[in-house]
Amino acid sequence: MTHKKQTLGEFIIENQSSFQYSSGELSSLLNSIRLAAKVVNHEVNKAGLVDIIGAAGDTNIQGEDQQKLDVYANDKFIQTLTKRNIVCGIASEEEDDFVAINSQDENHQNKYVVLIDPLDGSSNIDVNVSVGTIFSIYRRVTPVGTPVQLEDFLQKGSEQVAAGYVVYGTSTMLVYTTGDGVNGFTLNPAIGSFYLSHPDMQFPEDGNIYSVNEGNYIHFPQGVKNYIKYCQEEEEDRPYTSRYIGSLVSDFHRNMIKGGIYLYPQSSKNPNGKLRLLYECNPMAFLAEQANGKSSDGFTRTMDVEPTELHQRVPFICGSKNMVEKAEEFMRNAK
Ligand code: P6P
Repeated sequence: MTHKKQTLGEFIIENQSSFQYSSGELSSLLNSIRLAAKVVNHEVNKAGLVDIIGAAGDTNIQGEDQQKLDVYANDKFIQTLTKRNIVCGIASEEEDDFVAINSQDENHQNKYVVLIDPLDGSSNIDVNVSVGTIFSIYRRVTPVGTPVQLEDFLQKGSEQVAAGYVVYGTSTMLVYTTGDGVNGFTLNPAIGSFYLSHPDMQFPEDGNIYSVNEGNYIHFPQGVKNYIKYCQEEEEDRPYTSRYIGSLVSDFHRNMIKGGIYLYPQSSKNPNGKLRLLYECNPMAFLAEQANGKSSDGFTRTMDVEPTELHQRVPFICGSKNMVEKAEEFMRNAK
């Protein structure tokens, strides 16, 4: 008899007590993300059919054209989190500043903030390549009941209480951690439920896949160039396979299952790299470490970087522990 797979809702409730704050609020927060993910998934899956492809005409703080689906996903996650009255603030790649959510119920003192990239890889939408949502959850540091402040968002990644992503791919999956390992849930679209399909996900310590945009090769620091050449030379288990989807969530997800390394280094074009510390690198770094992987900027552990601004960029090297350590060795020894 096949064992009935646990739903995400059942899993959240069952593991609530293991969560160090054992708060029902975090469960409600994760359930809100679950709901928003289903709504966004529905739109992503029919994007080719209705007029939500293509730029919404605006540009976000990054100066990137806002795809309509970007804006839709951003609005849906903010609406869902606000309606449930669980968080006191939200920061998003699509919002210049954080959104303060004042508690409608004076007795209900919201204690969590969420940082989100509502639709990462959105430039891939109109070419039908997987995209994803990335989220990061912290407890606020300013007094509960007062208006949320920027410092509630500028916390080191090591302070995260939960993080995860939704990958809208050949199937839609929600993968998250609350600091007690990483678990993956696959959506059954026929009934709209996520089922535990990938329990206790772990990065293999070694891998033979490297993910980097080699079009930027000439702009990379020498140490990164040396590591890429190391991946390509004929020796031992090399050359490695090059796989780069151009969607962080998809490249990360494949590397976590098969073993591999993702690099978005600094370059002469992007002196701090391209990826955002607070709502891309830190949540992925939390997941990586919880899955026995590693994440750094080549020199400093990603989750130890002291944030200075909401949309700051950092160089990002993340994946199988031994591969990240080899890349760090090349970067630290480069003359
Ligand atoms: P490039 C998508 O815009 C993203 O933020 C990540 O999802 C992806 O890995 C990276 O940027 C792709 O950037 O410069 O290689 O196109």
